[in-house]
Amino acid sequence: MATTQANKQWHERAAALSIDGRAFIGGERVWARSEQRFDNLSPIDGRQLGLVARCDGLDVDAAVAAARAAFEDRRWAGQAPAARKRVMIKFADLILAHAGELALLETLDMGKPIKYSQSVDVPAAANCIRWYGEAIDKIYDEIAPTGDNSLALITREPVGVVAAIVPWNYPMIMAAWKIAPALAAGNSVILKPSEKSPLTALRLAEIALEAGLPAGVFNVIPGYGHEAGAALALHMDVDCIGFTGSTKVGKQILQMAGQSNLKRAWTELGGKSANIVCADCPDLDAAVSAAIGSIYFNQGESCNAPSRLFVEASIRDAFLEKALALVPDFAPGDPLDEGTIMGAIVDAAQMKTVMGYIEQGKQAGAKLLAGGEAARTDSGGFYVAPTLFDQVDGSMSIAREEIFGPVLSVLSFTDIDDAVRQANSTQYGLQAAVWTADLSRAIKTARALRAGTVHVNQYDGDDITVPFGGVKQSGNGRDKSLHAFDKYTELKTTWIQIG
Ligand code: TXE
Repeated sequence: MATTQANKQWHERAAALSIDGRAFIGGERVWARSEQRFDNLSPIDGRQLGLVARCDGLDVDAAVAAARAAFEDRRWAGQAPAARKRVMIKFADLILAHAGELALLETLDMGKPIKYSQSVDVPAAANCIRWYGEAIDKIYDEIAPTGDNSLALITREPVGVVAAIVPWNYPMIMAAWKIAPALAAGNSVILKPSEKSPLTALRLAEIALEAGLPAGVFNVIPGYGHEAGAALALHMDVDCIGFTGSTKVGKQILQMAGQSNLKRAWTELGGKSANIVCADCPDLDAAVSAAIGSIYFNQGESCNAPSRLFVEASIRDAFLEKALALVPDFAPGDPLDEGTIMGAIVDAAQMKTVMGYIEQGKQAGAKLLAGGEAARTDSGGFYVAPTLFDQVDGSMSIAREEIFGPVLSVLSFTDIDDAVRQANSTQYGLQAAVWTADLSRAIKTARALRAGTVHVNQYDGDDITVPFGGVKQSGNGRDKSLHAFDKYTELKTTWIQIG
C-alpha cells in the first residue's frame, strides 16, 4: 500500500513539474542568443518535458567570457580554501535538501528507476561535491630540496577556465565528478550536459549559486555536441576540458584541443569490461548476482558494465542456470514505480543501437537465452528486455563493441591465460574482474588484465576515494580521488634566490 501511494505521488509530482530549459550563464538563466530551442522528451513515455536552450558558439563565447572574468578577478580562486570548502559543503547540503526534485528530474529525463535516482545518483553527487570541498583545505604545497642558497616552491594553481562535457547515463554523477574537483581547486567551470539529459545540470547551477558560489564561476550550456560541445573544445580561451562519453567523440575532443590552444584534455570513454569467473570461484552465488546485477544496472548504460562474461567451462552450466533464474527480476518496469529496478533506455536512437546489436548477435550465431526483444511496447517509451547471449565468439560485434544496453555476452574458457588474452583483446581497458579462491592466480590475473580498475571476487567496488578511468581507448586521466586534482591544477615552480 505504502509503495502504491509513493508511486502515485511520483506520478503526481511529474505531472505538475514545470521545466526551465534556459541556459545558466554568469549567474542568470538565459535562452540561447539564436533563440533556438530543442524538445526535451522523456524516454519513460515519450512525453514532452519542455523546451531547452539550443546553445551554440555565441552562447559558448558568452559563458567563456563570464567564466574568464570570474577567474581573473579571483572572486572564487582568491578565496581561502576554507572559505571555498564552506560553499562546497553548503552546495552538497542543498543538493540533499532538493533530493526529491533532482531524483525526479533525473528519472524523467533519462529513464532510470526513481529508486536509484534517489538512493544512488543524488547522494553520490552530493557526496562527491562534499568530499572535494572537505579535501581542499588539507592539501599542502611543496618545497624542493635545492640547498641552502635558494628556495624552490612547487605550488598548485587552478588551470583557469575548465569545460566539462558529460554524457546522459549518470547526468548528475558525471557532472559532479568533473565540477567538484575543478571548482574546489578554484577554477571557473562551463558544464555542457548531454542534449539527452540537460535538466539536473541546470538545477545544479542554480543550487550552487544559492550555496554562495559567485556568479560566473559555474555556467551550464545545454546544446548539441557538434554545436555547443565542439565550440567549447575548439575555444581559444578554455584552458582545460574534461570529457566523458564515447571513444569516437573522445578522439575528436583530443583533436580539437590540439587544433586550437592545446587545452589540457581528459577523456573518460567507453568500455567492454571482462568479468572472468574461474571454477574455484569462492562464492558462485555472489559471482552470479554481481554478473547479472552489474550488467543490468542502469539498463546496461554504464561505461564499466561487465558486458563480457568469461566462465570456466566446467562450471558454465551451473552458472548459467543460476544466472537465468535472476534475469526475470530485471524485467523493465515504470521508472516512477519505486519497485522498478530496470527502467527505460535513454532515447529512440539508443534503443535502435541496442536492438541492432541484438540482431547482429542472433545473425552471428550466438545463442539467445533470455530477452532479445523490446519491452513495455504500449508505454510510448523505450524499453529493452534483459538479454543474455551464450556461446558468444570473441570475434562477434557483441563481444567487441560497447552496446550500452542490457545485453550480456557469455564466453567460456578452459585456460585462464587464454581468457586473459581474450579479455585484453578489445580496444578498451576500463574495468575487469576475476573470481578465484587461488590468491596467486588472482594476483597474476589482476596484473595481466589491462584495465584502469580490476576487481577480485567482487564487481561493484565504488568509492569517491578511489580513482576511476581507463587505459587504451577507454581514455586518459582519472576521475574521483585526490588524483582528480591533477587534471584541474597546474604545478608552478617559483625559484627564490636567498643569497
Ligand atoms: O555519446 P557522445 P552518445 C557510448 C555508448 C553509446 C555511444 C553513443 O556506447 O551508445 O557512446 O552515445 C557531446 N564535440 N557512450 O552519442 O556522442 C554530447 O553532446 C563535443 C559511452 O550520446 O559521446 C554529450 O554531451 N562534444 C559513455 C557527450 O559528448 C560532443 C557515455 C557524450 O556524447 C560532440 C555516453 C562533439 N563533436 C555514451 N559530439 C561512457 N563512457 O560513459 C557529442 N558531444
